[in-house]
Amino acid sequence: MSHYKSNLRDIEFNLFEVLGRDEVLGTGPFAEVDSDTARSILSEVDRLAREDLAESYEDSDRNPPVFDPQTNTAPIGDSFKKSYKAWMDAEWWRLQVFEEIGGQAAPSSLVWAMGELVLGSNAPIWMYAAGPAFANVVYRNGNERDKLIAQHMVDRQWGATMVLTEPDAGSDVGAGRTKATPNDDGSWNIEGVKRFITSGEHDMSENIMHLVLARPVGVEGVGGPGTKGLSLFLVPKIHFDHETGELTGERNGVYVTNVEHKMGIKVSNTCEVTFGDSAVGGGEPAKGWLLGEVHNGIAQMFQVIENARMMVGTKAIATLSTGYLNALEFAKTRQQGADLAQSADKTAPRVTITHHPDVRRSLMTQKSFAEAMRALVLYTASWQDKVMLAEHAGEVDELANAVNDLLLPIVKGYGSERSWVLLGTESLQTFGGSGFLQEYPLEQYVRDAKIDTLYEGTTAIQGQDFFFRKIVKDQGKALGHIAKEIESFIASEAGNGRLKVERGLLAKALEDANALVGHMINDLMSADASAEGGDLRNIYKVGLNTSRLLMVLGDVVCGWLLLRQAEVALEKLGGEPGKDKAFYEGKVAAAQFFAAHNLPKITAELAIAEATDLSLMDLDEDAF
Ligand code: ST9
Ligand code: FAD
Repeated sequence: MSHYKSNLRDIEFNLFEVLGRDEVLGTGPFAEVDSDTARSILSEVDRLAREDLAESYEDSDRNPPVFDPQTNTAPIGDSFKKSYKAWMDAEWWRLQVFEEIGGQAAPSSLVWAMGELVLGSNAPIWMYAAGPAFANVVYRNGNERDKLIAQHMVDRQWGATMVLTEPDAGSDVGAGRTKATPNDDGSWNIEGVKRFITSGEHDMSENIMHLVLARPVGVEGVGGPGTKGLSLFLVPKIHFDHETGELTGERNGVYVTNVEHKMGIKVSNTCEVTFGDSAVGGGEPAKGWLLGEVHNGIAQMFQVIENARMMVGTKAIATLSTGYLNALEFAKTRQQGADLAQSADKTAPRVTITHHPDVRRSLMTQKSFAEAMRALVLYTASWQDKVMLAEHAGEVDELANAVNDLLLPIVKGYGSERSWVLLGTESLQTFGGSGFLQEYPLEQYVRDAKIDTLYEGTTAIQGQDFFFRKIVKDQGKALGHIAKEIESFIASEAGNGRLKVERGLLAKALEDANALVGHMINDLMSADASAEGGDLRNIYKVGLNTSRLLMVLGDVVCGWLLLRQAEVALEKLGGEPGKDKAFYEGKVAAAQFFAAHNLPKITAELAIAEATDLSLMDLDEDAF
């Protein structure tokens, strides 16, 4: 039986009943994919995910790949290979790839709806299969040579990696020391050791293209300190004819020198990768080619990172959703104890645990967060649709770009924190002691979801990105736009009185969140040492609250998105909902529960932030 429990009904509700994706599908750049096609794609991917992709989930955790230091390889087990092949053969990955190199243009909202199904059933499949999507970045930033390389990456379905992290450069990518020295033939020699590289080695594609950040040396005007001195190089595992894509068979000097033993996602090879070390492999130089022949590495890499951050958030919420649905199924059959109202009667019949108030609280907590964060992912993706539509028209939709940028750290940071915590404290907990056993998927979900708060920028980094870049640097434009949308919802008659209390809760939450932003901006301004009374150390007060702000605004946006859904659901319930009656009632209940149980806490978060002083920063390290 499949571990994976999908929620296609809710995905379709988001896309078609709330976000109106019918208006985008089948038009303009997406002419080939109309609503009916989208629905049949989702239905087929849903089946594939529950059956073929989920099939190897457990086995590849219990029997992960083993690194062989003699050959620098880490072959993947047969069961996972079979799932991977099923996904690649199905060809739906082409929806993420530019048409110019063999993809099929599809709105981002459809891609991430489909992504949820793959990421929830067996996330490493999506990661290993990302080579053709990486080719987009090579194509977009490349010169004619690189565009051809991008084409080979898609045609030959090569694997690909994003290579930033080093032992001493994790969050601080700009501390990277891997260097690049130019050769006379236009290639570069890369030297250094990278760490934690996902999909760095495997045997599921004939070649792997590494997208590597390295610092050029010996070239005037480039290679300075920090992230801006990094350039992006294409470094293949095996050399190939750049014209035809045929492998020459000649090994490049890039070798995996270790595969980490991890807490979760064990089938995803996390590799130490050594470049151009004469003592490793055959001692060949590691040759790379500068992407686009321009030194703009960090900006180019962020095109990959933005996609990967969306992926991580989607993976996290997909896992919470299947965790919840597994917990729900268990709770409906597990009998334990009598109804609380009959607890004095020792002969009272035993009931299923869904009768217990605390289990109901827990289940609704899981449901409301899982559905809120699905709404968050797909709402964010709908802004990406706007970006794509504008690009297709040869324009730039600055607002759509900025709102997408603003929402990404919420999707990634808030999405992963909430999911990982709730999977443990609520979904696994619903199973009682059984949740601790490997007979149920929850213990693996918890292990597999923890990584989502770590890679692609830890939550601390997401919080800083959110405040300093997405709010302050943006001068609050995107945040202001979202706040206005929320305000107009609050002022509306949404729900015809049925959501009046919740709109009130949302209004207070938004007011408190705005006050929190204002407070932090004041702290930031008071850190300007050149201004009268300014004290640079006040920047610490901001740093003490960036993660808090991320979580607060995540709650506000999620609360709002759920209430919008409830408005739609109430309209449907006022008509003839038929077999969907319970579904729509569940949507209203989830929105009301989320508002009542989470939004009032924001007032306390504001009070904590307002009371922030420098005592924590003044404390001697020995006192910790
Ligand atoms: C990792 C991988 O963890 C885990 C899973 C891998 C799975 C792979 C498979 C899936 C991927 C599929 C991809 C397919 C691709 C499809 C593409 C489709 C088109 N937004 O603030 P500054 C840039 S990998 C955009 O001064 P610092 C910007 O250029 C490892 N750009 O930073 C900026 O210049 P400017 C992940 C941003 O203080 C420049 O950077 N590691 C953004 O120098 C400098 O900015 C991490 O994520 C942004 N949000 O450096 C590292 N931010 O300002 C986490 C910066 O002029 N650490 N730029 O525009 C950080 O993010 C740090 O904040 C830092 C700080 C490194 C950026
Ligand atoms: P550190 O940066 O040392 O952080 C340690 C702690 O300090 C964290 O809690 C962090 O939040 C906090 N911290 C650090 N700096 C600050 C700051 N300025 N302000 C506040 N708090 C801070 N990297 C790649 O390049 N490619 C990959 O494919 C890839 N895949 C990965 C897969 C896995 C399974 C793992 C575990 C990692 C992967 N990474 C990859 C690396 C990953 O992106 C980093 O681990 C991550 O960015 C954090 O860096 P670090 O581990 O060095 O932690």
